[in-house]
Amino acid sequence: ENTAELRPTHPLAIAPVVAPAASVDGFAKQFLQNLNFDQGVTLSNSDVNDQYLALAYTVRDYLMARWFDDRAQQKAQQNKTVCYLSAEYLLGRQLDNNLLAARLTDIATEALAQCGIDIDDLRQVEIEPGLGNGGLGRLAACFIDSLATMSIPTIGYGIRYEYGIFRQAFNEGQQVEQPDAWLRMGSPWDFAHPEAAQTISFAGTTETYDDEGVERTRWVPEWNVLAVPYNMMVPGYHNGRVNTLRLWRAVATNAFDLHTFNSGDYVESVRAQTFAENISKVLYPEDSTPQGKELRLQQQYFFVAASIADFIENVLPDDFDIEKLPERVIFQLNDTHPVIGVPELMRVLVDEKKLEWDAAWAITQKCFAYTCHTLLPEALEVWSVDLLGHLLPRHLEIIYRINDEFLLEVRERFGDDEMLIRNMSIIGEHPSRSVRMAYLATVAGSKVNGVAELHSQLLRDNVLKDFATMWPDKFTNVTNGVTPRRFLRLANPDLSSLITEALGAGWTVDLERLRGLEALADDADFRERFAAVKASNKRRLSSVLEARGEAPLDDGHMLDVMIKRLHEYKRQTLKVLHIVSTYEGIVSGRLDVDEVQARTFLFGAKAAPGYGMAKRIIHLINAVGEVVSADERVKGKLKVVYPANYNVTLAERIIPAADLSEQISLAGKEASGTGNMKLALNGALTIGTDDGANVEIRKLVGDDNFFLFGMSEPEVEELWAEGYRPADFYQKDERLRSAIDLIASGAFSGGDRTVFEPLVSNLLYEDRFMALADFSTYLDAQDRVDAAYADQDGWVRSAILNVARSGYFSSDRAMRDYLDRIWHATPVS
Ligand code: AZC
Repeated sequence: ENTAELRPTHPLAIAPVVAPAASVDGFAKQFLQNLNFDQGVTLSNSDVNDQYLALAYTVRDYLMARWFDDRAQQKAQQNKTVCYLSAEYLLGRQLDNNLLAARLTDIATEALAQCGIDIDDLRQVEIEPGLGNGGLGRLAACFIDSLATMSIPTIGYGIRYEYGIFRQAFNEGQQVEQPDAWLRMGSPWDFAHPEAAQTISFAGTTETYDDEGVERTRWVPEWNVLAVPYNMMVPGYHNGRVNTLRLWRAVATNAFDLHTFNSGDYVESVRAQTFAENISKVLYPEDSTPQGKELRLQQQYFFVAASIADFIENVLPDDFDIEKLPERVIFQLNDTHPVIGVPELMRVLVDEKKLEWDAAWAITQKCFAYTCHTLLPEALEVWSVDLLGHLLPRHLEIIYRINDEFLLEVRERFGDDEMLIRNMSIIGEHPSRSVRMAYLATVAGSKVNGVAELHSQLLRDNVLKDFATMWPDKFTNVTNGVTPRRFLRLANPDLSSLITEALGAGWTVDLERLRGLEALADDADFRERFAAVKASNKRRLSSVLEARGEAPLDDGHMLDVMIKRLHEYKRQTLKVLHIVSTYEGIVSGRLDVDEVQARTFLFGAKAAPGYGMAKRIIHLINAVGEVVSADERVKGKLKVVYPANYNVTLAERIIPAADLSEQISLAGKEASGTGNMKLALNGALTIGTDDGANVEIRKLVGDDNFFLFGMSEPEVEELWAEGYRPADFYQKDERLRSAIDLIASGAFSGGDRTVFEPLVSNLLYEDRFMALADFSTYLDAQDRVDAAYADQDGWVRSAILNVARSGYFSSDRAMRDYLDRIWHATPVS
């Protein structure tokens, strides 16, 4: 910020910036001005997108003054800043959230009404920024919301992908991916700051040189790109705070190469630009599987290097003593994607700030902490030494030195146990030499945390066992959380009003207050009102689905939802087997259709475009849905709905309407889950395995209000050790046999037996995630669900208790845990 050189004399430039007064008239005036002067249209010739943009600018105007203050304060005060480094932020729509945070919802609604505009029409045109894949990205968005609400100085750093997560469509039941051009209609919520761009280097060589008698190393890179920051406001809820989310966009350093241009090769001269801009072009659409792509490593280094430089140069005061860095910042590593920041900070401290290695390492270790989000071994990121050495030669040298010193420490502690050394080395040798990013993060981080109790335990006992033996105090747990502002207050306004009427408004920032609802679970009048809210949320969802060309939901159906990324470990296939089995039971006469509980099975899921098996499962769900929903013999009792392009916006409509939440991963595979929390908080009952945060949900809501099934994690291990033969389970359970046979027979593929054959044989002969082993207890649990649902009064009581006892899963609580256990940062006053 260049304000130091400016000598403003105009009185308005000296006076503090004040937000426009919040009144209906003031808001309307500001809105109309923005429509005229930013959109360049009058009200009468504006279209709905003009109006939406003008509204967004108006909300922004109101938040701006606080944003100026908070950034100035962050610079001036000595508070520690939480820098959340995340390759993904799955933000969801911004308008409603920002209106709510700034207490402007009613004012804006009324002001627009005076202009003849229904604010709901404007809400619909906002395209959500889908800058994330799933749980990990949505978690980052919840965390920055909570940190702003708790007045913790925070900067979220990430990438401003030009294309976010792909738009999913179905073609004959199969997923097709389309680009998500989310910026097409304008991006009113962010501000480009090209003047604050950072130059980010790649490739080249390193060399040593004599620096006044000291031998130092420097990196001589081969090419550069510019990282241009785009700032987004992250307003706290009703506290007047506005934090910053700073997303980087890649831009070529020289828009064209003049020499090439003059020589007449115009195309070649823009090639460099395209190459540079590719770095922030598209979000990698993988979830829980790494893709060894060079571009992805470029993305990671690009945003992390820009963020570290930005923090040191622009957020810290100019005369800052770099040795005090740990007092002013914690860089939280959201999974391994930003871990290249560790050698980058070392490079800055040693090569640029000229600190001794040991001093630099001591600082670095205090500045980073690492969150792991997985247990799948194949999801732990590794980079080949060749690739990393080519793209970031200096960083590879630094990683080698970190590893050498670390392995010396291991030898000192445990002796010359070569097996142990090999297992713990940051450099893996098989199948080829590579850098294990999770190990680098563990060695460098002040703390390492898992995202639910069971997950953190399994990290200590299995995935990072040797490290936990070496540094037991480094390991901790922070169970995930979700923001109650977006996922209860905004997504479920009717339930929110009911809660506020019962308990007062404080629950929005103190979610444990929901406990107060426990007593009301026994109040018949309250139960009736709670049930009415659920019914009305179902009707609202039904119209959303109809607007997307789906059939409306049937009254009286239980709404059974499974909404999450499509992955074998999450076991959508097990859900399909339940549906097929129920269908087959009716058709074969094993089940009396009149006794079957009417259900709508709702799926929402995207599969990674390169994940063939996941895509086949999508095809199967759609195929089964088409047959089952249409077969007259089931008398409309079973419906399958699978709206395409599940995203945050759709989640906000589905979750409040759900009766049953499917959380059926194989025990020991789902790190936490966060959809499970959102659904319980909105009064869905869970059917689930003892996995991830399900364990904690069940403990809190009580066994009577949760349908547990399946093997526990130790039982899973035991079965593997014994030798798992899925075909044995197929043989043993007649219901399972009939269901699988029906799929294999081509009943869902127009008689073609080949379509789902790979899926069927995978289940019978491999079944990595043991769907067949858990099938029979799953069906038993579904019977218990049916019985419970038949007693509507009892069901509603359980639903209320789920809400009442889910306060623990607020991301505000998660942030307090991070602050106490890891960050030790304090609020600004
Ligand atoms: C997810 C985990 O699968 C999920 O269990 C957890 O709730 C969530 O993170 C938040 O912690 N992991 C990912 O989304 N992982 C990647 C690489 O996308």
